[in-house]
Amino acid sequence: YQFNSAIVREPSISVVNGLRADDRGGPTYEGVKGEHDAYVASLRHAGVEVSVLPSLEAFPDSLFVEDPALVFTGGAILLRPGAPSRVAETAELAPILRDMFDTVLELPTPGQADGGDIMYTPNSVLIGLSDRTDKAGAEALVSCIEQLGGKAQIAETPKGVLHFKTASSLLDDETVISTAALAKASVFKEFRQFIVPEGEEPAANVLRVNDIVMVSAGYPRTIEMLEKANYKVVPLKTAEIERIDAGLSCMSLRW
Ligand code: CIR
Repeated sequence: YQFNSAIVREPSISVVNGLRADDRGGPTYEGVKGEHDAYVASLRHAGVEVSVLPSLEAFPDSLFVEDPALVFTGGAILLRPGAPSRVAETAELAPILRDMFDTVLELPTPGQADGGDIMYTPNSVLIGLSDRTDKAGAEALVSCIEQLGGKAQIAETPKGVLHFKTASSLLDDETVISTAALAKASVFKEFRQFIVPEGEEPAANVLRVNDIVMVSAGYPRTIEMLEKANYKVVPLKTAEIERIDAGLSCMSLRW
């Protein structure tokens, strides 16, 4: 969670058509743009150098740069997103990552994997299986991570959430926060755990960056719990991006 650099992408006007499992009405462009701007400002405030890529009208979900690639200080991996409308986002990121990293691997076929299903922890990278990340994709990713000198483990994602990290996040080297549904996952047994209060499940997608923890502003009990545990919480509005199933981690690639 110590990061010097990040990539984000400006939201497109087409973000109003972003993918969603449940249609509660789409977000407004202005609403998403406001949340995105505040997010970028917080990353910078936390000491991260942020590269802002231009919007891509053809890809409504392309501001969620976390999904088409995975980055480490030693290299990057180009993924194959599980949603057909998002697959070509990878090709849009590839030249940028090739400029920034010496080693850029491509996820071998077959299989698919979204970055939203991948959590870095100090000892290994956790890969959650979901509707977006299948077994073949997860296994291919384990071998890519091993090629970059890392270790990875495959986990289950509870039903009803988009991604593994929709329901869990790393808070520090020893600590995770998750929904009650994911709390018993064997991959978390070595960790100190916080569980988000019932009714605040989307708050499990927090983003620890250097000394701050970005938390969705709409979940006061989660914010209070983390403040009591002495985390430096930065509440950020996410009401608009939540309309298209997104949270804080989705909007950047960090290393
Ligand atoms: C999608 O369904 O792909 C987008 N509407 C939301 C992606 C959220 N990404 C993430 O959690 N990493």
